[in-house]
Amino acid sequence: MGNAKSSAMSKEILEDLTLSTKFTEQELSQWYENFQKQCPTGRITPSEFEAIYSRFFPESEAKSYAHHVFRSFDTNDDGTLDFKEYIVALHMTSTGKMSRKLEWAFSLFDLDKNGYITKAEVSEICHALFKLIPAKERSRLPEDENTAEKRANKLWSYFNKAAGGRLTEAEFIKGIVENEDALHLIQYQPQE
Ligand SMILES: [Ca+2]
Ligand SMILES: [Ca+2]
Repeated sequence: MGNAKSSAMSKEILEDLTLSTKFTEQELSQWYENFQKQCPTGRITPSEFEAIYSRFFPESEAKSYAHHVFRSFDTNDDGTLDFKEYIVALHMTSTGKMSRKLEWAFSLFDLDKNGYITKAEVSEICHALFKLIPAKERSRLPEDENTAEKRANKLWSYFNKAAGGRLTEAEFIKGIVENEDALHLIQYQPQE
């Protein structure tokens, strides 16, 4: 459907993406085709993104987490994701280096984009993340991780900051890199 011209990715974007991600031209072209099919306007809206996310987490309430992820992917702040933002995000979160992933995690937690993470921001993301955990898995969580608030408190305690303090990106990344428990608290990976 659609003529070949409108569905081809611009050379410039393709070159840029092959340089900045590990994906091959062939992979990128294939995804672009799929992207165009699912998203003829070339832009993903927050509600479309939520729908995509919910398909990945059918047993969870993914809406609030999807909202935060969307914000962190929308690097030019225009309220939509274009193909480039989408692919760069996919690269960072799925195949990128650990350091890139943690830079992304920082932007996820830094809700107001002021360059610092506060305890309130940690709490907000921990609540959204907790909703991603299906009910049947929640019952198997350790006692000190079985509510969103406990998880936020535990995560915050690893950074040795006062409740009213704030974390820089370097402090956040260092804290996560040095502590596997902290890393486990900033993400949710489905069991199967
Ligand atoms: Ca955008
Ligand atoms: Ca902030």
